[in-house]
Amino acid sequence: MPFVSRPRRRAAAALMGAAGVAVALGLAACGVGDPRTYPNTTFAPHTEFGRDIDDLWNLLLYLGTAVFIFVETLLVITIVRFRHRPGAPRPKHVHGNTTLEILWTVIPAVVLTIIAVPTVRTIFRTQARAEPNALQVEVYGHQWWWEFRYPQYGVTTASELYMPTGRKVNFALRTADVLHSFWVPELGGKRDLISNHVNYLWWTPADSVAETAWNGTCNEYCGASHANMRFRAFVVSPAEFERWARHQAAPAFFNASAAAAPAAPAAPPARTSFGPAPAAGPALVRAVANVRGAQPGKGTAPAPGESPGGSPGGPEAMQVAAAVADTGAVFPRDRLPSYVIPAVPTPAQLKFTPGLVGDPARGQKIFSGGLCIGCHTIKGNPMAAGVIGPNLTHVGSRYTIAGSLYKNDTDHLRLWIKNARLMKPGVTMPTLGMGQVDPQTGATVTAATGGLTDQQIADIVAYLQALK
Ligand code: HEC
Ligand SMILES: [Cu+2]
Repeated sequence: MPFVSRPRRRAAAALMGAAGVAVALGLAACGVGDPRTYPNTTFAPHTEFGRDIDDLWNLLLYLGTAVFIFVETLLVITIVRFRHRPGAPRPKHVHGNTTLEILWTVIPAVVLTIIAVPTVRTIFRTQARAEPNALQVEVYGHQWWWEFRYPQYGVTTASELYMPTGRKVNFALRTADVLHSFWVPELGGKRDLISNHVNYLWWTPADSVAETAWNGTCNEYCGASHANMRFRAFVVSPAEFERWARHQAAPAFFNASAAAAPAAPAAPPARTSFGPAPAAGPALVRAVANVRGAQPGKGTAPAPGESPGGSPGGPEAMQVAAAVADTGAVFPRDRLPSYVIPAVPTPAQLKFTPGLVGDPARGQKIFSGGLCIGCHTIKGNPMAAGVIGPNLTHVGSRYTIAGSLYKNDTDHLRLWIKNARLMKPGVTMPTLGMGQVDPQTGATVTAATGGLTDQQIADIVAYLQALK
């Protein structure tokens, strides 16, 4: 029978096939270092933290491959040599083989030691707290956005993390609500944000990655918009970082003359300790009262010549930050890799009146007398000191909003304020557009609940965009 007469050749063919697949996989994996092809890979680490883990992974991979080949070869040989043949006698029973038993105890013990020693060393090294002179970044996870504070610089920002090359960054990870997990695949992580507990994580962006941006994500399921809880990590030169931090620490105003105020680093924010976010209730009641008392500029036509930032948003990426990008205070716009530019479509049913031009002065009044200040802080606007939502001080200098889910441009800002809950399921920010249905409550927004007309929203957006 040809089947039994050629087992060796068949076994050899099977082995060759397996080897071929392994080589193909290996070759396919060669592209992992190219961020354009695999921007979220963990196999091209750019920090010592990432490299430590990568080295460990490689060691395990090589050892595992050697063990696999050894074991599988023995297995195949055994199957072929000792297979059942017609008329063959029963195999004889064997009991005990001291040499073999010692061997198969000692070899795994040696292999496990080779794995354990560097593993434990890496765990201790990467768990240790960074030295105090490292750049300190306090990371707060919120459902569903990231807050970053730089206590040494007095900066509080959201969704966009800036780091200088060559300086160790020490992250203190906390959560405002449920568990989250902090991860920038190209740099390091993941480490969990745990309630009532501070976790630490540090890394040093390598000099070779100057002026690069990466994607960051939440990796611990945290509710409805977990998948929409993203951020951007910008690595810049130390000089650029200092410029960015000085700029972010300064208060922001909407008009050019006021914006000439000193740009020196301001004192650290008053709220240095972080408690649970205050309940939305009382702040909102107060804000609603304010909005009733002072609802200015309803739908009035824009004053001539006043349209900063209020032009309809074009399709180009990240237009909002153009002005500030040109000052060198944020990551250069033309160097943004395409993979950090959000491409999430907006809900089809959410529309905005075309052709409206926003007035930032009017927008500031509406913002300062409306619900917004119950949840948002703007350093430079004493009315706005809420801490439930992202700090909007320099929102005009950010490339993305809403946990980096959307581009920060006129269109997206307008739709966001009109119906944030339709733009991103589950968010705390209420649906605010007049006549809009709040997808969480099913209620229709009216003037009595602080509803905003499209013109008012356009005004607010013009104001926010002026906050570079
Ligand atoms: C009940 C609290 C609350 C109120 C009131 C509120 N917001 Fe928000 N806002 C939030 C939260 C929370 C987020 C973040 C949501 C997310 O991304 O998951 C947010 C996000 C935003 C963002 C995106 C900022 C960024 O960097 O991601 C803007 C802009 C914004 N709000 C503007 C406004 C304006 C304007 C008003 C008033 C008309 C307002 N908000 C009222 C809670 C609130
Ligand atoms: Cu999360």
